[in-house]
Amino acid sequence: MTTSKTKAKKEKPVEKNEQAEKSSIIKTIVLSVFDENGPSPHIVWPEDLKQEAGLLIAMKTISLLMGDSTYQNGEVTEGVNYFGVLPFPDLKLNGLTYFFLIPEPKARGQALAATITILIDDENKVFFYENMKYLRIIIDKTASQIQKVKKFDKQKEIMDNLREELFEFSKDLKDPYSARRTLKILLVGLDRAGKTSFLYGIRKQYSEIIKALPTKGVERTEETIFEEQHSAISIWDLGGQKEYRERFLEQRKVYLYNVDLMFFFIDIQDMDRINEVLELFTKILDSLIELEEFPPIILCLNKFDPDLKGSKDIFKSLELIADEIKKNSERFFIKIFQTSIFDHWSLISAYSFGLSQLSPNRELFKNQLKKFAKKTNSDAILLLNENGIILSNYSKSDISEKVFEISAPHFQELYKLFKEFKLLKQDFIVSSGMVDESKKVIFKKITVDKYNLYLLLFMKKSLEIEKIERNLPDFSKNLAEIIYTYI
Ligand SMILES: Nc1nc2c(ncn2[C@@H]2O[C@H](COP(=O)(O)OP(=O)(O)OP(=O)(O)O)[C@@H](O)[C@H]2O)c(=O)[nH]1
Ligand SMILES: [Mg+2]
Repeated sequence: MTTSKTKAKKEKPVEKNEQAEKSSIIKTIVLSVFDENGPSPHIVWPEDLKQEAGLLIAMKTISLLMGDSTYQNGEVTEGVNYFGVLPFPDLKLNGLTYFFLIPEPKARGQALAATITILIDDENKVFFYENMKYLRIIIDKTASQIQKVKKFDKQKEIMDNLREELFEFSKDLKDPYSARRTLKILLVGLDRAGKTSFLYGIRKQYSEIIKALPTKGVERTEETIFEEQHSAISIWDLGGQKEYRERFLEQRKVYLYNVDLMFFFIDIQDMDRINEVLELFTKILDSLIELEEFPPIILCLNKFDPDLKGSKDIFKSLELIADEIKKNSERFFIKIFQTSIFDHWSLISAYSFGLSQLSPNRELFKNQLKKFAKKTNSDAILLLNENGIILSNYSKSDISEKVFEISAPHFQELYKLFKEFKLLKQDFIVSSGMVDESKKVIFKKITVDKYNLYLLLFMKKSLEIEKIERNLPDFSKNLAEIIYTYI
């Protein structure tokens, strides 16, 4: 293991920043590399960081990356790079970690697994979420510089620059951070588009759908993904009637400020109002640009009821809307879903996808699923929470994904069944013959830390329960590392 020696200490620039260092929110910065000694803290700051602390950070971050199939196959190094927020309870710190590979012809897979981790006090972790965009850019830049140099001194210089940049950036941030991350999700669209019904559908409050009245003003509710979670997710269901829409646009600062995610609803059965709805969409985007807010947008082409699936007219409408929407929205990330309250899965897919956009660990989750799929010969995997919300999904091919989607309603049934079976303490359900005899769906309850989660595995060929059982402990352990900071 290499430890950094003190040449830099005598130089002026560092002294000048002593004050900044002391008061900075940034507590520790570590470049870890999987070298001949295993996961090692390669360059650490502060230099007097306890050795065990450095080692712990290196082990935890690198072990989540190791075993990655891309890495093992020695494919291109660009294949592996993702961010995650990891808790370090033993150190009372929270880390933003970037995983990447450093090319090294002599190493297995021609690359060394590496991570850059920035750590702050646990209670300040909201700092990461609020500044994620900026932090991602400078860490990403640092990593690509590190990838190009071999010498320790050069790498040290690059890490010193990162530190300086982080100090510079954080010194102007005065506000103390609240302990909880607060997230704001908006549901917008014309009146009768189905926003309120969508929420009832997600929550399986079916009897309420029938009774739903037009929303007056705005209705706020809280979302809980886990019984115990470290963020407050506030959902704003905005009444779509003209007067409320106008008020919303007038007071756009109140409504759109700090928005983290937006669901926009279009009633595809009401093409007479297509111009009206497109106009609303444009106005909202203009307001967002004006306020410099760029939340991901989930576009729900709603009321796409199951009996309309074959309709040519509807198909044309869908294409037309998608084209129009894409025209003026290059600056936004927009994902389109076709939804209907009569297709529970369609609601869950759209909603879960939206929520996953808020998770700093979504790439890490997907990666863990991918690894597990490989070890168990699964073609597709879903990870659900207790409410049936999809936390993460992985599928080997578009075809497996399609099969998974087609059989999704059955999974939902299985899920309900499972709730009953819970009394029987049976946590494995195997079902075959859904699509044809050779294909199997396995449903399993797993415990990850203190959370109950559900796994759905789709297997095209062989069913190897024993492989699943064997690989589960590791899988659960890795998930436990990243679930605390899922959202
Ligand atoms: N066919 C069909 N009808 C739906 C669907 N979703 C909602 N509806 C119906 O559309 C009507 C309006 O639904 P709401 O959920 O109240 O619409 P909203 O967007 O909340 O309306 P405002 O609160 O006025 O903005 C109700 O009669 C719902 O039953 C759907 O997917 N398919
Ligand atoms: Mg409503």
